[in-house]
Amino acid sequence: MAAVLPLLLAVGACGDDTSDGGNGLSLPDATSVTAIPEGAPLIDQDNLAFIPGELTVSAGGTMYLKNSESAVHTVTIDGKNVSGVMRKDDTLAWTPPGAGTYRVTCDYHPQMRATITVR
Ligand SMILES: [Cu+2]
Repeated sequence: MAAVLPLLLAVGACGDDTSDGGNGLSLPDATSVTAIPEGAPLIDQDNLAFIPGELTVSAGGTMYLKNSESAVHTVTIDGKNVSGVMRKDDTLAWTPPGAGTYRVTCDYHPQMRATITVR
């Protein structure tokens, strides 16, 4: 019995994960912050676009997301909304769980797309 239990727990953890994207990693939610460190990797939301559309981040590093306009947006990564609704000046920190390519979309604006590459 003791030998079976860890296996069941591992399967359970997988089954609970609705955030599983193409990379198979569980995605953490972004956390609200008040400031972005100088020179930190950033994707801004402005003019109904993610700017820049492609960003490369070092594995283990934290990146930042900001909404600079009055339109509301989300940061949805590989199909999981990690931001909630972002209003003007909302700023979030997000740490990718591992190396890979992450697709970023907005729940409200299908034309908004970005790619985060972590390596
Ligand atoms: Cu949007």
